[in-house]
Amino acid sequence: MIKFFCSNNNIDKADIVMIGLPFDATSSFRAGSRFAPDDVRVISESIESYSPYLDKDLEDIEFYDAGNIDITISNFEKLRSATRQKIDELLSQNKKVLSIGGEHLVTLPLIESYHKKYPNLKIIHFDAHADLRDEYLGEKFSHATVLRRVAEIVGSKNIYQFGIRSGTKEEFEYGKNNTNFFPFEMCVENVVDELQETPIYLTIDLDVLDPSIFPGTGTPEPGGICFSELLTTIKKLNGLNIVGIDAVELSPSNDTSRVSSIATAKIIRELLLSF
Ligand SMILES: [Mn+2]
Repeated sequence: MIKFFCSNNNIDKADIVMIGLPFDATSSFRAGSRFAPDDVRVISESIESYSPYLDKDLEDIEFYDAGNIDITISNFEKLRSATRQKIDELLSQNKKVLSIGGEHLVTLPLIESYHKKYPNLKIIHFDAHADLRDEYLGEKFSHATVLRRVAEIVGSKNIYQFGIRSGTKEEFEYGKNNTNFFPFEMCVENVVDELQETPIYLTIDLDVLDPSIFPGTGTPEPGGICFSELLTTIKKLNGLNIVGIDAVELSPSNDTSRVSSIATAKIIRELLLSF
């Protein structure tokens, strides 16, 4: 198995465990995100282990790449139970988990596990899309409904959404009336004070980035943020008690230049070094 570069060989020493969730069965437009975890591992060899943004090096931290949840799973309930089992096990060992999707629906079982361990969990969500539909194409469980399902677990007031620039009128109204909803902007500085000391789960749909830097995704949405704004935003979260992270919706084959995969590897490096 290929591992993300600089992974430890021993899980016992690692504070952070990386896991791949290669699942894209509900992708409505362009599937392919199931190939993201392994693609990011391969391309991670092409970036530096040193972050000049943070003056830290991946060689100096303890993390372990534990591989993927079974790649052949195309049924959500099977993915859900396999993921919860794995994450429950890692959380019982007091690990932080950094998960690589897969489509955004993979976040649901991750948060189901996290909420059991941290009942006062709050969610920070970066995305182009609100993902607040109650149903999509007749399905309750879809990449387009995932934050609505998450709201049913953690409570909508415990969700903080940034960068949203696409959705139905109903989703935008639901967001404005129920979640902490910050469309278009990445203004996390408005909320960091109220998020101190609370356990926080960060879910990053990489399509929050503009398709000009990140075309390798299932539902690209023009009008997004640039790469350095995402890095700056992550930096502003420094000091918060971030207990889990996922980065989802990279679909490598939609970007023949490979820049989207490199951008993902670089963001993962920064996340590993930040939290
Ligand atoms: Mn999205």
